[in-house]
Amino acid sequence: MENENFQKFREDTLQSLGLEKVNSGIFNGKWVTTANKSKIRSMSPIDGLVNSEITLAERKDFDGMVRNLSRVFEEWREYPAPKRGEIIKALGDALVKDKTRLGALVSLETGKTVSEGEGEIQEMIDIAYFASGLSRQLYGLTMGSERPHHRLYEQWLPLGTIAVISAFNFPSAVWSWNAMVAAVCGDTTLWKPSTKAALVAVGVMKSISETLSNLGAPPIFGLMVSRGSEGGEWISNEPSIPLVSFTGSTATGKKIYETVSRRVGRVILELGGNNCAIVSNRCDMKLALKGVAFGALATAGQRCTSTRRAVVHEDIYEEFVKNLKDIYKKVKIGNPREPGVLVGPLIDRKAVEGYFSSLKEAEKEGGKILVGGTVKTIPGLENGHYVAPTIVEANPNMNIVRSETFAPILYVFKYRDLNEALRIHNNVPQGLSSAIFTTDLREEEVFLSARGSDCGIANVNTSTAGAEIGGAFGGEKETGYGRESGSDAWKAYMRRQTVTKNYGMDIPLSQGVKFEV
Ligand code: UN1
Repeated sequence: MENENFQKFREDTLQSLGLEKVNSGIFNGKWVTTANKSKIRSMSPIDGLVNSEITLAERKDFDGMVRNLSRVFEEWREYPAPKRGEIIKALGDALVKDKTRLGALVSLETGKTVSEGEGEIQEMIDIAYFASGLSRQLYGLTMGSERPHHRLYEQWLPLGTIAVISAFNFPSAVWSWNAMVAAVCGDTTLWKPSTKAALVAVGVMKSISETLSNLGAPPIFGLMVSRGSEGGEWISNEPSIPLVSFTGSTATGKKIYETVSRRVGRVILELGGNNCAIVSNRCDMKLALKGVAFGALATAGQRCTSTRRAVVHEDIYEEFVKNLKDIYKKVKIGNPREPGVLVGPLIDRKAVEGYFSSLKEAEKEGGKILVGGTVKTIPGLENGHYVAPTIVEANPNMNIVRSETFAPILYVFKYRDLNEALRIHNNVPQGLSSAIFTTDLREEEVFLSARGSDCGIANVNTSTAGAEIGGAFGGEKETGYGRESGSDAWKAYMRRQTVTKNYGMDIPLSQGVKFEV
């Protein structure tokens, strides 16, 4: 029964978006024909079966796309920024209408719950509206010149065609953080999505390219589904792509960083996270439990921002861990389209293997599994990739707790004083998100001080996961480089130009230098 229902959901979702058969994975002003192209299959982790097929780009498709997007850039950069903003606002409006259908597609291909799938599209809508407002706020500074009759200021100009390489776990939202902002900045964007969630990219690009064309706007976004390493190399080596924004593993991120730096290009890297929540003895217990549970369980622990470690004050450790275990035992795991289900599947078989190998490693190093540690078989969805969310009582010096496993595994530790908690907290190579649960103002401020959290995101009394688009998103240390989404992250998508104008009758020189000819 379950699989019949799910099959019907698959058919309805694909049909509502026209994605049933072989889909082109190449949009370059128009969809490139699917004849004679090699293909990949889009799979659903919910039942492990095929959704539909997508064609892969070849080198010549990439070259053609770079050429076209450069041409479109020359047109797009002539649009006044607020006009670009109006177009991006219209994209947001169109996504509002498509939210349910596209949200369902996100669920289908990534295994997110209904509300998380729709949340993904909401995140795109939010950034579209943010970017639209931003289009009137691309401010430069004015300085007082040291020379008489001189004006000194800076202005921000579009960069060119940028590339966004996105991951499966936020298959469209993270692309939109980059692409929508880049668009109001005057750039065009080449999108290489993860092959594990490429159908979402195709569905989103269909909706967006139609809206752009209905508005009479140029095709400022290109889509290129390609095998990961191949497409990544084309992009990284392409001198006419000034900025590569990559979300994914630290290992791949390092390669991209190296290649792009060799040609003095720019990068934004959003790599692994290993996010920790400090749970103080002065916390609001209910709130801390919900915050840690959401952080560790949402998206089945497959967010960059997922809570992977909880360091809990020894006075409340037993109580906190017991309560958390109760939540884990109660939480509904299964078909994420079903009401009440909070934990869906992992993305694929390999992710399940990763879950088990990390747990094996943790046990070898002395960790103790308190709850979970098994596969979950969901009746009717036997080929789906479900695992039981797991809590491991661990020691912060274990090797395994220093690396990120994209699965619902939470390591818990005890601490005695806040300095110790902070040491444990910061003692990992990654630095994306962090949280403290406390009602004590002093603890909160220490956590936010220079000797506190060393992460790009620091939260008080709320989860490590679930950032809003309005803030700048990104991390420190091995998590990467740069920021995307809100605040002043837009500056990465533009080039800064410092302008000096002389309106006098002479050329006085700076620093008092004399040069008489
Ligand atoms: C990611 O996992 O790459 O903050 C992005 C969050 C989401 C975005 C996560 N808004 O959890």
